[in-house]
Amino acid sequence: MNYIVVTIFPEMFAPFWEHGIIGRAIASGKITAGAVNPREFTNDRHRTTDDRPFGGGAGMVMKSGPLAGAVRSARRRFPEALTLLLTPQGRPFDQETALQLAGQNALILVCGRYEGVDERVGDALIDMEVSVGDYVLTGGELPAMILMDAVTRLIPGILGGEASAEKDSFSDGLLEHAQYTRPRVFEGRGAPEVLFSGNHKAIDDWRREDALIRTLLKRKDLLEKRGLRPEERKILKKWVRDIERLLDAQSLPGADPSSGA
Ligand code: 9D3
Repeated sequence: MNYIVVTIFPEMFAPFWEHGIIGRAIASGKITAGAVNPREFTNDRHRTTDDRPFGGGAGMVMKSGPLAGAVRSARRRFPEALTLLLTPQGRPFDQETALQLAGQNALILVCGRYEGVDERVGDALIDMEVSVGDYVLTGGELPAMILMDAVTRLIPGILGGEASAEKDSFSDGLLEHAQYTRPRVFEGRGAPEVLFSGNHKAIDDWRREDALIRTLLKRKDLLEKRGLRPEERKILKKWVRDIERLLDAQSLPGADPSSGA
C-alpha cells in the first residue's frame, strides 16, 4: 500500500507514521507514506491556500488551484491510486470500507480545512468521499490518520500471526470478550475462575458467551444488523435463565426498606 496525504499540515503526520504498527510497516517497506502540501502549488507572495466563498458568508474555502495542483502531483506518482476526500459529508467509514480500501495499491487522501473544498475540485479529482462519524472536527487530517490506521492493519503480513485481522470482533460483527492479565486480583477485583482452569474448551465457551452478552448490552444495534446463529440464541437464552434462577433462589434476599438500599 502507498499512501499520499494532501494536506496543508504535513507535520501532523510524522509522529503517526513513526510509531507502532504503522511505523514498523513503513520501516519494513510494506507500506509507503508521504504528504503533498497545496502551499507548494501557490504562486502568490503569501502562498494562500484559502479564499472567501462566492456568495459571501462566514469562513473560508480551500482554494481550487493549489489543491488541484497537489492532488495532480500525487496522481502522477501513483496513477492507479484511488483519490479520497475526507469530509463530514462523506460515506460513513466502517470496517467493510476499510477492508475494501486495503485491497488498493495506492490511496490519495485529501484533507479539507476551513469550511471545505471548492466543489469543482471534488467533481474533477475525487473518487470517493469519506466521513469518520457524525461530529464536527476542524479538518480532515485526523480522519485521514484514522483511515490509514484501520486500513493498514488489514493488509496481509502487517499484523503478527496471533493478532490476525480475521479474529477481529468487528469482522465477526460482535464486540470482543473481556480481557484480563496479571495480577490475579487487582484492587480487590478478581478475574473469572474459568480463565485459570486450563480447560480451553470452557475458556472458548466463556469468551463466546461474554462477547454475545457484551454486544447485546452495549451495542444492540450490531446484533440486530448481524442476527444470531441458533447456537448463539441458545447461549443468550441460557444466560437469561441463569439470571432468573439466581433471582428466584434465596441467595439474593429482599433488601430491608429502612436501610435505604
Ligand atoms: C462548522 C463548519 N461546518 C458547517 C456547518 C462544516 C464543516 C466543514 C469542515 C464541518 C467540519 C469541517 C472539518 N471536518 C472535516 O474535514 C472532516 C470530518 C468531520 O468533521 N467529521 C467527521 N469526519 C470528517 S472527515 C473530514
